[in-house]
Amino acid sequence: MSEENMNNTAVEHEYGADQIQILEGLEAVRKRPGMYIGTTSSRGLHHLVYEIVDNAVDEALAGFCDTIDVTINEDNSITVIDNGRGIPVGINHKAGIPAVEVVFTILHAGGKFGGGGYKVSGGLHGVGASVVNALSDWLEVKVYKDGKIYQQRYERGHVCYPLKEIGTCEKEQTGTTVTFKPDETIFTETTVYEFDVLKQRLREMAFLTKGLHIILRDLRVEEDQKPVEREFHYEGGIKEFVSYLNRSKKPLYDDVIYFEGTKYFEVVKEDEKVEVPLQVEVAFQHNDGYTENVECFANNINTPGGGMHLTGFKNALTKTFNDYAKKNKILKDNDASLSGEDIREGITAIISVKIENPQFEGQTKDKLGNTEARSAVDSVVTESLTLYLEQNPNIAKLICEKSLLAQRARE
Ligand code: 1YM
Repeated sequence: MSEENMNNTAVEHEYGADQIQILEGLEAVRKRPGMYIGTTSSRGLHHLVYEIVDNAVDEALAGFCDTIDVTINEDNSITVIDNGRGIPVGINHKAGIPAVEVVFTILHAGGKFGGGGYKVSGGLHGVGASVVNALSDWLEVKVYKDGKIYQQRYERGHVCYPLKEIGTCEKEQTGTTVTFKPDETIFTETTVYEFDVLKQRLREMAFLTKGLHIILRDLRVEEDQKPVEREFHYEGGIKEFVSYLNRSKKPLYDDVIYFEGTKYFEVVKEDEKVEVPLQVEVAFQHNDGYTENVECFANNINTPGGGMHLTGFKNALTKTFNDYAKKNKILKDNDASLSGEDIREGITAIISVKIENPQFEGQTKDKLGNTEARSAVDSVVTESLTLYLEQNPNIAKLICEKSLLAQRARE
């Protein structure tokens, strides 16, 4: 491992057992990048950004950060800035190096080891900052914390110099800045970022994290041009996501129906029973069309294959509408029940769960397997929707009538 001294010349430094392990870890990522980010195509290139942004989103979900700023620099390097607490800089006693260095150089070091909560958001593979570091030509991290600015640089995963203090800042100014340049020898297809691809995903992340500001900026413009900039901020979260998806449709009613709730599940951790939370958010609105558009997320990750959260939603919707329709004589005793498809005709819905140990299943790992997500979504939707329909009979009637029409068309 080489280390830069003040004259910027590399000096060799001793290998400890831990450091050898670290290098082997990141070397494994460079040897088989596909195992960690799925692909080294354009998709994998963009995935690097999401991995770094995910850490900032976790900080936002923990309640310490409200703005994330993403810049595509002129040279196709990426800078991500957040105004959270700043990655801890103190020595991690197990590794013997600053925590921030652990985050960028040890494989699979997640939020857990920092002693805080669990990692909530996470890319498809949830591998984190060290993988981005391993696959970058260079990466620089700056931490603003306790009135000081710290910095460290890595090249292809190797530490260039020990974490150093490079200046001071206002005590109130805290946060993390990461700049990285993807390695062209790994991303052989392309190292050019597409603004629209990042825009799409960052907008989605902003919808999924209500209140969070995400700014995307592109500095690759002609000299006399202003940078292209977009800001995403939705106080309404997934409720606004549904309005956005229905933007060119004719809604059946004005309201976007929104429910949230947290259910607790018992798990055994280190021989002790503990209660872990499972957060559920659901938003939906029918339009006058016939297609069903239900999108599901687990820890901000899209699960196009559906899974337990989707099953819980469908079960609750079918059961609650049938109960309501029977109770209010919209369906007579001898009438056939409304099918799930009938009720979901023309629906636009977002289901979002935050869960401690998401199990992604299926060939493409795009399906949520946790059965506790089914019961949590089912009970949150059943309880809230029953009440909502009682309190909004006009909307209830509109949806029931549309479902009856669908039923008749089907028959
Ligand atoms: C631009 C990327 O990584 N932000 C970030 C990361 C962390 C924290 C804050 C943080 C976490 C905790 C405590 C905790 C991380 N820390 C760690 C670890 N932005 C970005 N902002 N204090 C600060 O989880 O307890 C991993 S990520 F492990 F070092 F704590």
